[in-house]
Amino acid sequence: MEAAPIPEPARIVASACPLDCPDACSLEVRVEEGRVVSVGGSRVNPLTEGFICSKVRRYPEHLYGPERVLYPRIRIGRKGEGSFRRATWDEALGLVAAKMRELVETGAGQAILPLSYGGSNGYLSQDTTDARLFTRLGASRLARNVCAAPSGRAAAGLYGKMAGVALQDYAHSRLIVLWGVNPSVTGIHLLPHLQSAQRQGAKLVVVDPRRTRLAERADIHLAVRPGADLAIALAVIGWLFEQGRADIPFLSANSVGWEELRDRAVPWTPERAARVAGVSAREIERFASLYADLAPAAIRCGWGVERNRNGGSAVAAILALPAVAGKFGVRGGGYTMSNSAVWDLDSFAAAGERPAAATREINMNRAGEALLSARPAIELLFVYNSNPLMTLPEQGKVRRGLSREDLFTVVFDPVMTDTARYADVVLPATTFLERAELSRGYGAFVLQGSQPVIPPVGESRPNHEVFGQLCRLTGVRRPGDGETAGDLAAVIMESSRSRTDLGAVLSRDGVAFPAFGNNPVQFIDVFPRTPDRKIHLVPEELDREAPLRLYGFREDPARPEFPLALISPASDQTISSSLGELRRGPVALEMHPEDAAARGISEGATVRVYNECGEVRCGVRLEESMRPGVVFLPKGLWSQNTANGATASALVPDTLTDLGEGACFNDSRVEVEIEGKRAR
Ligand SMILES: Nc1nc2c(c(=O)[nH]1)N[C@H]1C(S)=C(S)[C@@H](COP(=O)(O)OP(=O)(O)OC[C@H]3O[C@@H](n4cnc5c(=O)[nH]c(N)nc54)[C@H](O)[C@@H]3O)O[C@H]1N2
Ligand SMILES: Nc1nc2c(c(=O)[nH]1)N[C@H]1C(S)=C(S)[C@@H](COP(=O)(O)OP(=O)(O)OC[C@H]3O[C@@H](n4cnc5c(=O)[nH]c(N)nc54)[C@H](O)[C@@H]3O)O[C@H]1N2
Ligand SMILES: [Mo]
Repeated sequence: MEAAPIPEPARIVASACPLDCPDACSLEVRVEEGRVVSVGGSRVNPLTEGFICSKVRRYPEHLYGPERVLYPRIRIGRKGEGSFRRATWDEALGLVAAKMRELVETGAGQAILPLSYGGSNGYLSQDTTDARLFTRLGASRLARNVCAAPSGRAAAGLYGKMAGVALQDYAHSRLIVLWGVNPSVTGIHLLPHLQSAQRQGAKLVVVDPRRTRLAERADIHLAVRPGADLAIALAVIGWLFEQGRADIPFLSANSVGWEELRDRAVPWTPERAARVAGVSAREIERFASLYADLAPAAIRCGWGVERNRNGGSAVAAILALPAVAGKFGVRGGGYTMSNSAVWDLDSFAAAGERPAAATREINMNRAGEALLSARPAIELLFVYNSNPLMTLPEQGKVRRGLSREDLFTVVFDPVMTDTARYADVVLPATTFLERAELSRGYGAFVLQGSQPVIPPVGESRPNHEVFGQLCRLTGVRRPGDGETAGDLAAVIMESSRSRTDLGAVLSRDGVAFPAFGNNPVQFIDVFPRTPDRKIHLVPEELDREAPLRLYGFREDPARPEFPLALISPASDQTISSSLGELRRGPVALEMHPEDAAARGISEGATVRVYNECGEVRCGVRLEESMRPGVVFLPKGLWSQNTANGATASALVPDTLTDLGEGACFNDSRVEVEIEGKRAR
């Protein structure tokens, strides 16, 4: 008789979450008999404080759920139908490599488009062996502009992406402004510090079209019309100058362009801004005077501000506020946008290649249009770290593009996404618990290394390995190319000029901080990283880029047929669309009761939400917390969440922001009617 296997004792293994979130939680993963049974937070990243979000707590269901891709698949049905047969890695990669070689040999390298974005913020799983492969094949380049492009341009232009106020330092603030950000959902580790500040009497201002949970507890809630933040920010700037509350000595010593900024703000009286933004002029003035009076004052600017035609200028004007009011130089004072730039690590160094500027570049926000009409045509699409059908604008165009019979699509993902259903070849990817990673937060100032917690589930493989194999199979591998996670991580860590001891620090502590530490004070520990170390309030390059120059306000074109603004910010159920397979069942459109009543819509009705881009059929939930005139469907839904399989992205135009060519997710204008009837 065979002896029973000796059960492996339960182990707790350290890891770090590299998913697209500011907080970058340090994790403790419980493993029993080689399987992950639970995921919790540790204190290695001090911001994590031992707790994590409810989404990543459900990670075991993601690892072992029915949607997990366990082996390579090759399409046997129609595109989008989701019928595949099992294949070996050799067969699947052989097929992909043969297609790639065929295109390159006929001089059509640019017919290949790699499409990747937010699946992992790790340094190992993007821009390493993938960049090597696609660059050497001469593939088209992707402008990864779907998120943070406008805010990144603004932060770079004004401050050279200076490090922001540490989220834990919000505990020291006496005034906190949450501008287009919803940390109850999108960065929960700010909350304890915010609550601690409020307990000590700090005031809270929230600028958001929705009365979010934090807006309920705010002293001032400006329920701005989507896309009109620029008007409010300029009115506050104008008020500060006019009332003699601008810090002229600080501005003169530390900035250039403040007179020009002042002049551009002059026309924006509180009354005019109030009209444009749909809020009260008195509340704008009350906000301005609180901001002038209280210190330390911190502004947490989020990404809800940038996703519209005025988004870049709006972020710039918001980031100018602490300079104008002289809020720097004290703990808990200043601003926080993205802190991603504090690490100067370079994945491309490990690739050994940099995409050549001469090669065609395709903006991912127009991927649908590009798949349909780019010339030379895109013939091979390689999707990884992304679920473009659900997350990019103009979903209808993306779907039509993916449906092209002459397009060869590869989707490389841990789970069977809606995009993967359109693939010719599906390749199974490991998740971050099954591979090594090196990652940083864009809120928390941490860099973390992690080792595989469990072996790959099924036949899944890590990104760096698969792209390394494709380099060999297509003949572009060169002697000396580093291919293992260790090889790549070593080169990436050596690429940092600001810290030269990262490898040693990470293996000793499991975490590393920038040279300035974990909670810099702006204008004491960190300074603008512009060439002259000054704040550029009207940087020339941004002024040239913005269609109406920087701070020029583009009106919302009146379209009476689509009177409602549809916004689609983050929810607490998914990270973008990641983990969306766990959100089963229908999701309802949120709508103010007045807007519903005007259309004869009652709670629970099925509606058709539509505009010139497409339509979504779904349920309705009446929400007093919505600003009248604004409706909400969360970002990151999967087709299973609506009646017709379309999501908010189906209603998002592929127009671009004023700076950075970013996505205008919240510029969607729609009408809603009861299913089957015409509205009014
Ligand atoms: N749980 C969870 N966490 C996440 C994510 C997720 O999907 N789920 N996504 C991650 C990613 S990729 C990102 S970029 C960040 C984004 O995190 P946030 O910065 O919080 O951005 P959003 O969720 O886009 O929107 C934030 C808020 O802006 C409001 N808003 C919409 N339009 C406007 C406007 O025109 N002006 C103003 N002032 N407010 C507006 C929305 O109502 C929303 O409450 O979160 C990250 N964290
Ligand atoms: N309507 C609407 N849409 C939006 C937004 C919005 O506000 N409104 N905001 C957008 C924002 S902020 C962002 S950042 C984008 C993000 O858009 P995407 O880049 O599409 O991000 P995710 O939806 O998270 O998809 C990431 C995919 O990568 C996979 N993945 C995870 N780890 C790995 C890995 O190691 N290897 C491989 N090969 N795959 C992996 C995940 O399973 C998932 O399917 O979405 C945007 N979409
Ligand atoms: Mo994002």
